[in-house]
Amino acid sequence: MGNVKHLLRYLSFGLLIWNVTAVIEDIDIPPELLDCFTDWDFNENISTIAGQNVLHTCMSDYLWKTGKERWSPDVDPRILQFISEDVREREKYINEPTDSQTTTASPYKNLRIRKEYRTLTQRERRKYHRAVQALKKDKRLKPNTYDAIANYHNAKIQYAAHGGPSFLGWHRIYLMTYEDALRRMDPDVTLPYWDCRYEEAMEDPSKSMLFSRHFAGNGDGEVDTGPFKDWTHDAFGKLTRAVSKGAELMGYEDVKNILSRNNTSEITIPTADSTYNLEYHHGKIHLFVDGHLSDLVSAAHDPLFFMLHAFIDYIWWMFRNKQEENGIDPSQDYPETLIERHQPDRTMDGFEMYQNIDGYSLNWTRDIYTYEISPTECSEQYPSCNSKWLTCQFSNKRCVSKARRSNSRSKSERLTAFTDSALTEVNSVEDFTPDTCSKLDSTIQNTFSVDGFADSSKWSYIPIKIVNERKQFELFRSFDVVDGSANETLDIFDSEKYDALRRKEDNGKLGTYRKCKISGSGATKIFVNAYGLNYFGVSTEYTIVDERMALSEGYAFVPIKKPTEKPSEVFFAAYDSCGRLCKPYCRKNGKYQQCTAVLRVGNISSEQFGDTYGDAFLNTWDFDGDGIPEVNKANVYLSFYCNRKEEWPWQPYTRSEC
Ligand SMILES: [Cu+2]
Repeated sequence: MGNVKHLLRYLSFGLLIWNVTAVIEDIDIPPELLDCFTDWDFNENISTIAGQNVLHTCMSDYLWKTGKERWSPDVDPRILQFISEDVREREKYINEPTDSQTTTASPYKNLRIRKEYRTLTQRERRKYHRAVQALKKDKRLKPNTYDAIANYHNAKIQYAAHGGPSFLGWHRIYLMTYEDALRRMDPDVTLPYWDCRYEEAMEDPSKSMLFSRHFAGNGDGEVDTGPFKDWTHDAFGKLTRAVSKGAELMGYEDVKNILSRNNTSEITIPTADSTYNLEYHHGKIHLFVDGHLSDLVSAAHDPLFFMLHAFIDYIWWMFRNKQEENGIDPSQDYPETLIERHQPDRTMDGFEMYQNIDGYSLNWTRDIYTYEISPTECSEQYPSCNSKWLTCQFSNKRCVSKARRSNSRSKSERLTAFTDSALTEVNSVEDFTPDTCSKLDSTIQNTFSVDGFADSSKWSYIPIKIVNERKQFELFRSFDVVDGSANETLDIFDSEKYDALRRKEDNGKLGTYRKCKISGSGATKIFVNAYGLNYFGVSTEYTIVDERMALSEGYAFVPIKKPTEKPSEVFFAAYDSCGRLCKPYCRKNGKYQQCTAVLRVGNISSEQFGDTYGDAFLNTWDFDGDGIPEVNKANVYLSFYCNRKEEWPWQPYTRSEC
C-alpha cells in the first residue's frame, strides 16, 4: 500500500514537471491596485511608515471598488422600506423650526447623546447590549434585522462608501440607520462610540478590558464571551477576531493631528497626507481587531464595527465644531475631487433620497444626535477619568483603559470565574498586570469564509518560505566576554561585528508601528496574508523565525480557495510583527526571482499546494529514505525576503510618474 502511494507521488511529480508553469504562475498586479501602491510610493517614505498600514489601506480600497466581481452577502430588499420609514421619521425632527444657532432652542433637549462605551452606566451598557442582541433576534428583516443592516455594508451596492470624501457622510447616514434600528428595540438606547485612544495608550492594547465579557467579548479567535458570544452569520460563520497580531491603533497623537487641520480636504482621501487622513487611520482600527472586522465586506458582522465608526464620526464632529468656530461652514466644505463616485451631487449609494453632500448636512448633529466628550485628561488630583474601567496614566496625564485581570490567554481567563459581583474589584491597583508583549502566546483562527460559506474543506494550502534578515541595532543580550566580563556593546549574533557578513546585508531601515518591540528571546512572527482576487476570502498564517540571527528561515502554509472549477487568483503579502513588509520571490527555472506575489493557482493536481494542511506539508517536506526529512524546494513556489532594503515590495512594478 505504502509503495503504491509512493508510486503515485512520483507519477504526479512527473506530471508536475510536465506542466510546471501551468499550475502556479505569477500574474500582473491589478492596475487599480498598483495605482494605489504607486500613489503611496510617491507620497510616503518607506523608512518612516509601517508598510502593513499602507498595504491594508490599498487592499481594502481595491477589494471594495472591485467588490462587484466577487461574492457578497444577499441583502433583504425590504431594507429599502425600512430605511425610507426611518428617513421619514427623522425628517419630522429636522423640519421642526429651530432657533438656528442658539443652544437654548427646544429641539436640543431631544437630541440623542452618544457616549463613550466605557462611560455608560452599568444600566445603560446593559440596555445597549440587550438592544443589540434583540436586533440579532428580530425577524422583521431577513435573516434578522442586525444581519440585514450589516449586509447592507456591501461592496456591490455601496460603491462610494469608501476611498474618498463621501466616506464620512455615507457612514454618518449608515450609523443613524443602525441607531434607529436599535431604538426600535429600546427607545432609550443610543449608539456608544469606542474611543480606541484608551487602548492605544496601553502597553499592550490587546489586554484591554474592552475585550472582556463586560464589553465586546474576547478578541482572540471565535468570540465566546460577552454580549455577542456565539454570534453567527449564514455566510461568515462564527464571529471571529485576532487582536494579538500587534497592529497599531489610532492614538492621542493621531486625533490631535487630525484636529489641527482646517479643511475637510486635508483629512480625506485622496488629498490628505497620511498623518491627517481619517479614513487611513480608521483602517488601522479595522486591522487591529482583525478577523471579520479586517475585511470591509464582513466587517459590520462584528458590532464593534458600529462603535468604531461612531468614534470616527465623533472625531469628524469635533473637527466640524472647530471649523464652525473658525468661520467655516462644514456643510459646504465638501472637498473637490476627481473621483467620480465621490462627487458631491451624486446620489448616495443605498440611500437614494440623499446626495453624497447631504452626509455633510448640519442637520444630523444639530437635530438628531450629538456626542458627549470622552474623558481624556487626568492628573493626580483628578485621576478618575469618569469611569471605573479607565485609569490615569500619570506619566502622560492621559486616560487609558484598564487591563483585564488575567495575563494569560483570555481562553483560560474565560474558564476562571469573573462574575458581575466581582465588578467592584477591578477598581484596585492589583488589576493591572505587567504586559509581556511578546505576542507569541496566541495563534490565529482563520474564518475560512469563502464565497458565502465558512468551511475549511473549500480551502487548499500553499507552502511559503520566509527568509528573515536581522534588523540593525537590536540587542539580545548575549555578549562576547573580554577579560572576564561581558562586552555589552554588540551581541555575538550582530552582523556588525563581522565585516564579511555585514557587507551581505541591506543597509536600510523600514518604518514600523509606533510601538514596535522585540521579544528578547529572538523568536518573532512573520505573517502572510492571502487576499482572494477572484473569490471572496482572506486568510492569514505566520511562521516563527529567529530574529537574533543574520538570517533565519521558516515556512508557512497559507489557506487559499481550493481551485476546483477555476484557478484561484490570490495576492500574497508578508510582514513582520512591527508592520514591515517583506519582498516576494517566485521560483522559476530553479531559482527565486522577484515577482508580484499575485499568483494564479491552477485547478490541476500539483505538489506545489495541498488539498489540506497535511497534504501541503507532505509535499513540502521529503520523507523519502532513512535520512532526515528535507524541504523539497521545487514545491515551494513563493518565498518572501524580509530584509532591510528600503524598497516597497511592489516597487519593481510601479510605473514611473511622468
Ligand atoms: Cu465602511
